[in-house]
Amino acid sequence: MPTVYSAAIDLGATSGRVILGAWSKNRLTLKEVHRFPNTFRSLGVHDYWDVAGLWAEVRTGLLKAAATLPRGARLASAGVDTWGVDYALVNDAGRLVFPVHAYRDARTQPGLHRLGNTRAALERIYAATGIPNVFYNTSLQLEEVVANCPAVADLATRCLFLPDYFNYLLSGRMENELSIASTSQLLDVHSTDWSRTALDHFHLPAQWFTRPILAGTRLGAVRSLPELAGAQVIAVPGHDTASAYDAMPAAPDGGDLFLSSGTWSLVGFESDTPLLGADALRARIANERIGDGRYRPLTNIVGLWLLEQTIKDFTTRLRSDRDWSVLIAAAEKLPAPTALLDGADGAFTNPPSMRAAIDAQLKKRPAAPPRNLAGYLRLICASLGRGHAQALQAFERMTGRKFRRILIVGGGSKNRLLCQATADAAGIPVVSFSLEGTAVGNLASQLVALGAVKNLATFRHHLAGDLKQTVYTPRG
Ligand code: LFR
Repeated sequence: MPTVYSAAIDLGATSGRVILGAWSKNRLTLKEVHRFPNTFRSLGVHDYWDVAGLWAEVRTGLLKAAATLPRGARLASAGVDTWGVDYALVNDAGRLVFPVHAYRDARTQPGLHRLGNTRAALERIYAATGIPNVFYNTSLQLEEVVANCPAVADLATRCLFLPDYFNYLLSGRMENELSIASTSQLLDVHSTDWSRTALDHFHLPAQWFTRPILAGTRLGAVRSLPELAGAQVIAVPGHDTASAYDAMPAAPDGGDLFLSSGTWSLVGFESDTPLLGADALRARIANERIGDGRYRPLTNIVGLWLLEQTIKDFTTRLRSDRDWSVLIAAAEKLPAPTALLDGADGAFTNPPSMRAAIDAQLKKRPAAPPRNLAGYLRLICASLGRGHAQALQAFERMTGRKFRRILIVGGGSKNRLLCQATADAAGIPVVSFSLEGTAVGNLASQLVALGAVKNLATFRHHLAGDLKQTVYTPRG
C-alpha cells in the first residue's frame, strides 16, 4: 500500500498546530508543519476567541502541509480537533450570528451558582447527562446567551461546536460530532442523542442541534482550498481530549489510567458504561464520550494553566527545551513544598495575576510563597501530582478497579518533575510518551476512516511497538 498522507488540525486554548502524518508499513511519522499561539481577548467585560484568526492559521497550516508533500503525492484527508465546550451560533447560510465567547468568560458564574445551589436540579441534570456542574459548560454558556440576548433564538438556526464549525468551513457540511457534543452537558448520557431534560432545563432551542455523528464520518471534499483538491474532510473525535485518549498505547486489559496533561489535567479511563450516582457527582466525574460512542469517565483538574499563567508574572522567557531543562533542574534542587495548592479554587480560573492568586491561597494556610519561578514550578508540579493521585484513588474506590500504571501524554509528559511527582503521590509507575497525543489520535481516526488501518486497537498495537517511553517509578 502506498504512503497515506493526512493532516491533523489541533487547536488548543493556548496554541494550535497542523501536523502532517504519513502512514506507511504500519508506522506513523509526524511532521509539525505549522504552530501558532492562541489566546482569547477581552472586549469590555467579556472574553472572545479570534475565530477568523484561527481559520487563517488553519488555512496556512494546510497549505504548508500540501507544500511539504513529496512530488506526486497528495493529501488524502484532514481532521480538526479543538478544546471542549465552545461553540459558534450560525444561521442556515453558515453566517456567524453571535460572537464566539471563550469559556473562561465570567458570564456563567450566576448560572453556575444557581445550579450548584439547587440540589434536585443538579442531580437531575447529572443523571441525564453524566456531566457535573462546571463553569465552562456549554449548557451554562448558552443559558446565559438565550436569557440575556433573547433575539439570538431568532437569528441562529444551528449551534456548531468549534470542531464542527471548522469542519463546516472546510467541507460545507454542518454536523455535530459526538465526542465534542458530549462536553456540553446537553447530551443524553444513555444514548447518542441530545437530552430533552437538559435542553428544557437551560431553555435552549432543540432545533439548534442535530443528532451527533460518530467520529470517522466522511464529510466530503475540502472545498475551500483548491491546493488540497481531492482531500476528504473527516470528522475525527472533535474534542482534543477524546483524540488524545485514542492515542494512548494502553494495555488491552484496562489496567491503565490515562492522563492527558496540558492546560488541564484530564485523568480518566475508557469504559463501556458511564459512572453515575452520588459519589460520581461529588467527585465531579465527567462521562465524556469516545468517538465511537463509548465512555471516558474523567476528572478535569486544573493543569499547567497554573504554570503557563505564573510565567507571565516573571521576566524569564522559556523558549527552548534547554531553557525548560535548566528551570526544572533548579526546581528539583529545592526542598519539597510544605503546603500544596488546592487546584479547585475558583480564584485560579482567570485571575489578572496567577502569582498573586497562588500567594493569596498560600497566605490563608498560612504558608510562605515561593521566592522564584523555580519555586512556583516545584509547588505547581507537586500540587498537580497530588491532584492526579487523588483522582486515581477516587476512581479505584468507585469502580473497584485497580490501576497498575498511569499513562501520560501531552505537554506535561515532557516535564520530569511533574511525572515524578505524580508517580510519588500515586504510588504506581507513570509511563510517559514523547507523543503529540492529540494529533496522533486525530490522525488515527482519519486512517481508520480511510481504510488504511483496520481499527483503533490495531493502530494502538502498531503505535505501542514504536514509541519511546520513560518510566517514572514511585519513590518512598
Ligand atoms: C482540554 C479541554 C478539556 C476541557 C477543557 C475546556 O484542552 O478540552 O478536556 O474540559 O479543555 O474545554
